[in-house]
Formats: sequence, structure tokens, C-alpha cells
Amino acid sequence: SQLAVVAAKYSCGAPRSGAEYGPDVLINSGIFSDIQSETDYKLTIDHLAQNGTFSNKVEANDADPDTNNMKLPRTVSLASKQVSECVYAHARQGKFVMTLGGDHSIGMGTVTGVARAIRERFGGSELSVLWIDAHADINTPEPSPSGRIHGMPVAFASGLARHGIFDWITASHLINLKRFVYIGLRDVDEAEERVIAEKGIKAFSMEDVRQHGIEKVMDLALEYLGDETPIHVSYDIDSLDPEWAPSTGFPVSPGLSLEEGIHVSRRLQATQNLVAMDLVEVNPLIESERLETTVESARSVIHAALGVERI
Ligand code: DIR
Ligand code: MN
Ligand code: MN
Ligand code: MN
Repeated sequence: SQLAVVAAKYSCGAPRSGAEYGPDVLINSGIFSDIQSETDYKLTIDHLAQNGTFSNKVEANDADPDTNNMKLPRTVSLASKQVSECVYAHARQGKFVMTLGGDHSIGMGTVTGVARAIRERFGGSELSVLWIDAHADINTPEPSPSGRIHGMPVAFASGLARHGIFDWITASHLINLKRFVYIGLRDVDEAEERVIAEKGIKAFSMEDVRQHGIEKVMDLALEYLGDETPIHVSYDIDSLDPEWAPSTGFPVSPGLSLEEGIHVSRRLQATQNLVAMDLVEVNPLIESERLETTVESARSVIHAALGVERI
């Protein structure tokens, strides 16, 4: 089987830079050499970045002025379009796609690319998405408190938010919020709470995890999606407690323990329906002295999802 790694080196959706260095830090830590030596995955790596270079945060300027309260919308649109096309091309061929971020605005690219590939491969059937995150990332532009698009990918990928600047997102790209589950939420904006309630989106907050345990939460999440569906997991490293993932832009305590995070991956691997994964928001410029801890955690959740468990 084939594993397509996509290094999405962008931070244009976030308020500060650093996440664009995440993919190289993860790759250089050797996480894929283990996978190659312990599995029979054939592996390729694509490197994507703004203008072929790192997308160090570009200040909003005349070329990309704030629009509808969005910061750097043209830059982010181009970045996520590149991600979507690259991910689509791999997923279309039946490869497992592992995208490394990058800020989470790239999630708008990954899930739309995979959703489109799944529709084509399986005669119109829809992708299921698990969004593992402290945040809901479902702000529409106007009510967004920050205007930063890393807080909006779910809104754009589901068609809840639309804008001419993002006109590359067509019906074939859209994900269905009825086939979507959150795990780990604990920092959700008011307008996001309303949307989640109105649309009846399945959401397991951090409180739910504490109350029922991660095993039960995964039982319910997988039961909700059913076992006849391809699954994409978009894993924000900030879903983990800052103890395990300090090097990220918006750490929120208390979060998932590393063990709980690994459990999520293991359960997804066991379904045999996992077709794609994102691991985003590793920012080497934050809490740099504890970057190693963050990278180790990312490595563990990635390995567990691919069925490579370290002794
Ligand atoms: C907030 C923060 N909901 C926003 N979002 C973050 O800006 O839309 N997402 N930090 O990761
Ligand atoms: Mn996120
Ligand atoms: Mn987050
Ligand atoms: Mn974010």
C-alpha cells in the first residue's frame, strides 16, 4: 500500500508564524523512516509552500487586504487550493494521505481533496470526518473574533461559509456535517456553539471525555459514523493537553492525555476505514525547549493511526 505524505508548510491562516516549520521538524525527526522499516508502505513526500518558499506570515498588504473580516484570504485560499489538489490526486489513486501542517486552515484543503476523491472513487459516496481539536474551527468570516482563517476551515469545507475568493470549492469538494464528529472541544466561540447546536453536529467535548472516558466516546463516535464509510481524521495537536503538546499556537488546558490521543488513533486504525490523516499546528517557535515532547506526541498519534506501535 502507498502512503503519500504532504508537507503543507503554511502559517498564513494563523496570527503568528512558526507552524510552517512543523512538517520539516516532524519529517526530520525520522518518523517516516520507522514507518518504512516497520511496514510495507511505499512512501512519497510532497512539499508544498507559498510561492515555493516558506509562507512566513505575510502582513496584510495591498495585495491581500482584509475582506469580510478575513485576514489574508487570497493567500490562504491559494494555499488550501494547492493542498486540496495535491491531496485529491493521491487519494484518487487510493493512497493513504498523511498531511502535515501547517496551521489548520490547510484542513479546508485536505478534507475537500479527499471528499472529492471519495465521491469519484465510490460513486458519489461521502467521506466521514473526525475533527480532533480543542477548537471547533467552524467560524464563518463575519462573527469570527480573530478574522484568522485557521478558525474557519470546517465552515468553508462544509459550504457553511462561502466567498468568491474561495470559489475553487465546488459541490464535489464539500463535506457533510452529518458525517462529521468533533472530539476534545474546550474553547469554542459563541457563534460556533450556535452553529453546532443548529446543525446538530456530533460533538464530544473535553468534559464528555472526562465524564464517559475516551473508550466510550470513540464507541459512540464510530457507531454514529457506521462502519461502511471512509474516514478522514484531522488531528490538531492542540487537542492534547499542553503537558504533551506545548509547542502549538493555542494550547488549552485541560486536554487529552497522550494515552487518550493514542487511543483515538488506534481505534481509527482498527476500523480499517481510515483513508487520510492530518497532523497540524506543531509550531517549533513556541516553547522550543519542549519541542521534543510535542514531536514525540505527534509521532505517537501518527504511528498508532498507521498501525506502527513502538515498543
Ligand atoms: C478562535 C480561535 N476560535 C478563532 N481558534 C483557534 O480565531 O476563530 N483555532 N485557535 O485553532
Ligand atoms: Mn484546529
Ligand atoms: Mn485547535
Ligand atoms: Mn488553529
